Amino acid sequence: MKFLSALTYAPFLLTGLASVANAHTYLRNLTMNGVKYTEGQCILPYVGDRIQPVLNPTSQDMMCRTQDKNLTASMTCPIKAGSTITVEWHWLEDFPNDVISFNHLGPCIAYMAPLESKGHGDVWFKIFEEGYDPATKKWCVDKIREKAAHGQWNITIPADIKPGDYMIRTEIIALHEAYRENGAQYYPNCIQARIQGSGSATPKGYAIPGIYNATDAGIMFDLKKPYTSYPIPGPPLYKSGSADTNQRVAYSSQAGTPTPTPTAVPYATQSKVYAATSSAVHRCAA
Ligand SMILES: [Cu+2]
Repeated sequence: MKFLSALTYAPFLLTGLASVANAHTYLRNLTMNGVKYTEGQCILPYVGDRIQPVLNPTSQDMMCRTQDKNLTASMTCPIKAGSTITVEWHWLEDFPNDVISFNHLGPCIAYMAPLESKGHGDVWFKIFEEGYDPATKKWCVDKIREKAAHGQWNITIPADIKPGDYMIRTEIIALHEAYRENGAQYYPNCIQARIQGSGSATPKGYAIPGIYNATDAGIMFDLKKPYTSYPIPGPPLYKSGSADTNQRVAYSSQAGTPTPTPTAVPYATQSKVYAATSSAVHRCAA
């Protein structure tokens, strides 16, 4: 009994420790059409120590943080264009206080690309961005760390995009070491989604890596100097209905075979403790 209760409390203890030294983060859960998904379903599988940030903006790992491996999720999850998905970030477990270290301030950003591109080429268009709000003095990361948010933020899929299979790349950038070149930490993770609808827009895309440069104003940013605004890095935000005809990607027919509607995963089966196993663990001062 004693052993069992120690196990029960272990994640809390780990949470406490990690918030001191190493509280990075990853996309842990995803809710689309009211169904909750987790790793390996519609979220691209992770390799090794899933919470480690990408530190080099020219790395292939900038795409989906899969350590350059050509991975696919086992499901492509259905969602209607114009509706909203909820992504949920944690460094370890599903607890509300277990999201990301308080000092990892920065923006939340999301991109999409046609799945058939596998993310290669000028294919990524930005669909969401939230940086720093001078009125509330809160960063996107502050908001998702709030207890009620539970690590979650919402992303609306543009209503007018052409239906088909896409990758959705969600990302948090932590700026606590970004006062120096290559100090920003990138936390991208990708989702496979089947967008349903009747739109026809094929927004202009950009290459990843390539969207950020080490010296961009929103990438090299000193949190210790006074600031009243923050320039969100990357290409312009695509808004549904904007006249963006500058298509670069060849979108072929993406009809394919429909993925069966997956069923929700019981919460209990998602409760796993992931140990940090990487030999090259990046540690952040808290
Ligand atoms: Cu970190």
